[in-house]
Amino acid sequence: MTPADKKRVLREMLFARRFEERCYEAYVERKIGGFLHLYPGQEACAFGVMEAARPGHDYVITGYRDHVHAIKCGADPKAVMAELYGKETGSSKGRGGSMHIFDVEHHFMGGYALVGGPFPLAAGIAKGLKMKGSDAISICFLGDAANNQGTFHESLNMAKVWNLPVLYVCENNLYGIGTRIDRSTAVIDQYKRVSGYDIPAAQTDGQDIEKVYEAAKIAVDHVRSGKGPYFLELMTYRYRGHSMSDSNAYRPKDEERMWSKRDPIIMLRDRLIEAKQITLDDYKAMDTAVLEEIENEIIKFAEASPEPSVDELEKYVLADNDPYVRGGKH
Ligand SMILES: Cc1ncc(C[n+]2csc(CCOP(=O)(O)OP(=O)(O)O)c2C)c(N)n1
Ligand SMILES: [Mg+2]
Repeated sequence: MTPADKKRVLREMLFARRFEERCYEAYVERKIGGFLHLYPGQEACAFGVMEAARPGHDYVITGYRDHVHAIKCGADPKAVMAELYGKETGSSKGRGGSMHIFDVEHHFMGGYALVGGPFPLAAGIAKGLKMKGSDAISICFLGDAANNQGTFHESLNMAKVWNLPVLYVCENNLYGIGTRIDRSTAVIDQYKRVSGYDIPAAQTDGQDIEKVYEAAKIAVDHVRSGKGPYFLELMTYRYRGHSMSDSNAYRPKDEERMWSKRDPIIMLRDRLIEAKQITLDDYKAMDTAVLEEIENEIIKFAEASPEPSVDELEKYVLADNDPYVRGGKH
């Protein structure tokens, strides 16, 4: 990454952080309902990998902690916020909510609530890309606990058998909801688990964007050059509870403190200051501009947008066309 890239990414990560923090506030104000899973702490994972890939060209899929991945693909943050607000202008017309952001135009393929659901979908996307002869790749971001689903093993197996252009990125934040990884998972280092499928794999520090970028570059080049799947594990930490309904009482405070000292944004900021690429005042001005953009453009847009019309509430409900459901034939 060039110094200009690093400055741009610093702003993008800061924007992602402030966007998520503002979602938290809007949820507390009851402007956002339903489930809400936030990303602060993990930013270098999505940004480091996608800087090494081609956002908007490559296909990206993830779980329910999905706002930031969608935005980095090119989704309009206003449409993402409006989706969280349940508004008609949302990326899924307000019908999906936080866990179901989708943006076909920018190749962001969702946003899924089912843990492990995206593994086979990512392989399917990769199969389609291969059949079309596309040079785009499929990138699947998921958490550590998702790897205990059968879909993980089934998908890795077929991805290898079919030599698919798919990059699996494990954001290992050490927890699946309130359960620490060593209480649920026999192998702590997730990259070791894929050796059973003869897929190349690596593990790196998910808090250091430059390390993520370097590791992701190797991974992306491998996949794009037709050598088949790759698995990249990023060691990271989420700052808040699993979702808004999680009081986050189960993690040792010294563990939280330790990870907060390795904040991905602060680490990049301090490096740029040390290299005299920016000053602390530049950073503060950047932060002010980001906060203003979120408030004046994004929140304003979401608040001013209309609710979906009651007449159209069933428009995208597929069961509407099922006579057994509609006609009461059961
Ligand atoms: C099939 C399925 N089983 C269980 C759940 C409940 N659930 C939601 S999130 C979660 C933990 C996932 O943790 P991880 O994959 O590590 O992702 P993280 O939340 O840490 O990013 C579980 C068990 C679910 N949504 N789907
Ligand atoms: Mg996890």
